[in-house]
Amino acid sequence: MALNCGIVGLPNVGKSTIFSALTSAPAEAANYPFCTIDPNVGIVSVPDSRLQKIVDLIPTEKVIPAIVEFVDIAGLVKGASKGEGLGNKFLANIREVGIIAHVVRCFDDPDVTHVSNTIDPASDIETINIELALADLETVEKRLEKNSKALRSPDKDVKKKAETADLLLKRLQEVLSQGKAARTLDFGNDEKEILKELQLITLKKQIYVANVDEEGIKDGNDYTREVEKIAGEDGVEVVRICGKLEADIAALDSEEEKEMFLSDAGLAESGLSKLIQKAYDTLDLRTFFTAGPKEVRAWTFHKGDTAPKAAGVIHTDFEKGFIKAEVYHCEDLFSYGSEQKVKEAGKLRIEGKEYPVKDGDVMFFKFNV
Ligand SMILES: Nc1nc2c(ncn2[C@@H]2O[C@H](COP(=O)(O)OP(=O)(O)O)[C@@H](O)[C@H]2O)c(=O)[nH]1
Ligand SMILES: [Mg+2]
Repeated sequence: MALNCGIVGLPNVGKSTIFSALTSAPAEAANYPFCTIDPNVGIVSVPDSRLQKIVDLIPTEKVIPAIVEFVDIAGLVKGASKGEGLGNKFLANIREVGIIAHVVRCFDDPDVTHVSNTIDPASDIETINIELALADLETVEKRLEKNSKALRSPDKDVKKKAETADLLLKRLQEVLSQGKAARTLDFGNDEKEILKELQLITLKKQIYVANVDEEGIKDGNDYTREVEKIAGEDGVEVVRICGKLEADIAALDSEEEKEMFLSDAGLAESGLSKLIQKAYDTLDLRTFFTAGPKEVRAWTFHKGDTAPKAAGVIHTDFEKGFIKAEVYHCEDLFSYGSEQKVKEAGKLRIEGKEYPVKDGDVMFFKFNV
């Protein structure tokens, strides 16, 4: 399970610039056979300094970071949901992503046309969010129509399910037609089942990405402050990114060079790191490690996942045939200095099916198939 982040926004706000910058140092695709091969999809490593610290103590042939898939989703313009620009490919692309990075133009440049001729973050954000809501409204209304037949079904179970769906769909119809997101509603458990099938775009979490010039990166500007204000009201996180700076950082070879570059620019971390971090936090994603002489690797899981579920991230067989896991925490490895010493200190544990995996756990799964 890799994090998959879709980049949306109005035309000419800098989506493709940011996408190219973020994905200019792609992860080695051969390690991630499940990833999509598409020019609009880029795979990047999740920056995690613990991985190298593990490798320093457990020498290995291969180091494989966790990854994020970024998708450059084009085609969103005002009126898009009525057929302008918003093609099937757009809908298919955006339905598959786990989180939406909503790029907002926060730079002036007379040479780069803005679709509505003024730089106005509030209006841009609203335009995009309304289009997404209207796209969902169409999905909901199609479903309402289909569902009306089931409402008259002689089969009691079918009828009951249809009645639940009808209520839900009408609630959705009401908020979406006001241009509001489906995620502003609360849902019951039986409703969640129906929601899954609908694959609504406005149920997905968003992060606002304020695309700034190099001057705006450190302290922001009037535009970014406006985005931050709206984000506060919408309960959304904001990341400031300068696409050009990201490209320069990504082009550097070593971590040391990157750190030097960032500190010269007065920044603590790259926009890429910030964006990935916020996406992990927003989606409650965590990292565990597997470590051996052949491979040291970081894996992404959901907070609260039990050991078998986390094992399933590696392979479904690991989940099905799960027996137990040997576990220690990477911080214990760092303080004791070797796996042997971790064992001697009694910090290596055997955990069973109920164990909730923790961020930073180093796991060794026993399973049979
Ligand atoms: N001045 C300036 N221009 C930018 C910035 N980001 C992107 N651009 C330019 O804006 C234009 C549109 O960018 P692009 O990434 O293609 O936008 P998209 O339509 O959202 O994918 C290009 O000419 C970029 O070079 C920025 O931060 N500052
Ligand atoms: Mg583009």
